[in-house]
Order: sequence, then C-alpha cells, then structure tokens
Amino acid sequence: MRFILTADLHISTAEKDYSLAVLNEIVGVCARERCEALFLAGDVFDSRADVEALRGAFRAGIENLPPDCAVFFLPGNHEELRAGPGGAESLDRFDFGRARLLTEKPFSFGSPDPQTELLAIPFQRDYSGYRAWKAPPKRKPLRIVLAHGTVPGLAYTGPDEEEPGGILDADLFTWLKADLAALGHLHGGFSVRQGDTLIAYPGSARVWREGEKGKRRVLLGVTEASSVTLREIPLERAGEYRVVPVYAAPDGSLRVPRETAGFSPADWLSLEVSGLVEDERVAVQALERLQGDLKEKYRKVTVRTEGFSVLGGVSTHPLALRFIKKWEEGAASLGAEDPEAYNLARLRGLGVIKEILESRR
Ligand SMILES: [Mn+2]
Repeated sequence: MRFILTADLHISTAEKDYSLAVLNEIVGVCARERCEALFLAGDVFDSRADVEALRGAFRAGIENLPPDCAVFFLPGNHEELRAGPGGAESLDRFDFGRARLLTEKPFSFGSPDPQTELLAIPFQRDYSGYRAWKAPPKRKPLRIVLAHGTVPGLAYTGPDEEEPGGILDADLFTWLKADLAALGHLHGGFSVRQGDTLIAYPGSARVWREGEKGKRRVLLGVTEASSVTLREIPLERAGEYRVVPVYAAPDGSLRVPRETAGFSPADWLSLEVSGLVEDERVAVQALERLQGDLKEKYRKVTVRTEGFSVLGGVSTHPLALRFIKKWEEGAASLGAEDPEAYNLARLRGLGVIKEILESRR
C-alpha cells in the first residue's frame, strides 16, 4: 500500500485560501504518488466553527483525489474547540464527503488493505486505560495505529502545546503491537524507532503558529509485507516561517540586511527589529511602511520590536555611529560565519553604549 500521512492542517476561515491551497497540494501529492490511502491524523480543522464553515470546501477538495484513494479522518482536539453555544453536535452528524470519520472511542478497528490493520484512536484527554481496551489480536502482517496526542520524552517538541492532556505513552504502541504509530498533534514533525514501532509525526501541514520554522511536509508511506518505509515530501504551498532581522539606524531609518530572494509568497515573515534610536516613533513609522510593502508580497508579515531602545542624542553621537559603521563593515565576513552571534553582538554593543552615555548624564 502507498499512502500519505498528514496532520494538523488547521483549515480555518481566518486563513481560508491559504489552508485550502495546502489541502489541494496534499490531494495533488496523493494523485502524483498513486496513493491508495490518505490518513489525516487530527486537527484537520482549526475549530468546530471552522468545521461548520468549511466542511463543504473540504469535501470539494478531497473530491479531486484519485477514485481509489480512501480518506481516513481522525478527529484531533481542535475539531472540538470553541463549539457553538448549547454544546457541540457530534462530529458524526456532519458530512465529510469521501472522508471516513474515525470518531469511535477509545478506538476503532479496520483494514485499509488486505495486508494492513488500522487501529484508530481519536483525541482523548486520557489514554491511560489502554491495557484494558478490547483490542483485537494482530492478524495481518502490518498494523498502523493512527492517533492524535503527545508522546513524551522522544524528542524536543518545541514550546508547550496549548492544552494539557492527550499524553500517549510509548508503551501503548508496543502493547497494541503497532508497526507504525502515525501521529498528529506535535507540529515539529519527527520520526523515531521505539522497539518494534516506528513512531512518526509528519508535523503541521502548514505554518500555524509563530516560530514553526522549516519546511512543512507530509509523509509518504510504502508498505511491503510487514515493513513500512516513510519519505518526507515538502509542501510548497505551505510556505515557511522566516525570521527577518531589520536594523534600525540611530536616525530611525531601517535596513533589511538579509536577501529575501528565495522566499515564497506563502511565507510568514517575522520582522525582528533591533537598534538604538533617537526617536522610536520615527522608526515605527518606517517599520509600518516596510510591513505594508512586504504584505503585498507575502502571506503574513508580523513584527517584533523588543529589540528597540531609545536614547536621545544617539543619532549624532560619534561613538554610536562609529560602532555601527564598524559592525556593518564586518557583517559580510564575520557576520556570515555566525549571523546569530554577530547580530547579538550588535545588540549588546549598542546596549553598552547606551549604558555608558546614560551614566554620564
Ligand atoms: Mn492537536
């Protein structure tokens, strides 16, 4: 069997065109790779309201899959988020078209192809009773466990997820005799072997939150008898989260030192401004113009201004001006070796100058 595993697409009305463009790309990948199954490991939608608003667009999107490609939709925690007043209708009451909804708790059991079993575990706060589940014994060469939650202790998983619960003990996969644990919830994406189980997170299919760096991707799985291999396929329409340093000169003018060539219109740019300025308002105005210009070209442009500090008289002070000049002279050579350290040196240097000048007042 050839399949695509994806998770955490977070289709939302707030980012409708973008999230649906990524869905379309995933559908295209399934066709190109001649897949027989598409596994959606939770958080397909960003909230219950988004389910209600965009399930029609979702149905239409997956309608373009090859006719023999089955779609398995496992609910994550976000499908239950912010449900309307009066409580949520069961997800089962909505029509997801070709997608088979796997809502049964604690798990449902099926067979996507004659050699493979699928044990699907929708998002739950607490999975700790798994040893008492009435899971059927493994009878086929390969068993995939599809789930949505956090497996702790395997890899650095980035900043804490927004809500507690959903802890999947790695022993659950051993107990259930999983060859592949196909997972959603952690947006970072990684795979690691634990005993007989390959534990794999494709990561979020699109940039959902600030700081989600790196290419977004899906995993292409190919099964052969009792083995499964996974390959990463990058998603171009998802773009990337890019940190763009912006330097403010003492007079408040801005400079973007990093070339933005190679950036994609789907990218999310985070402008991180630093500098010691005469008048912050001048720099903020310049920043708003820069942000406006970049918004014409990129999906999303946000700014962080924690790196600003203000010092009256700095725009004409020889020490500050000479320091910046020296720093810029070295930027091409020294800065290229370790840009992060070199940028930090600029910030620290200006901080020290500010301290010295203020102490003389
Ligand atoms: Mn989630």
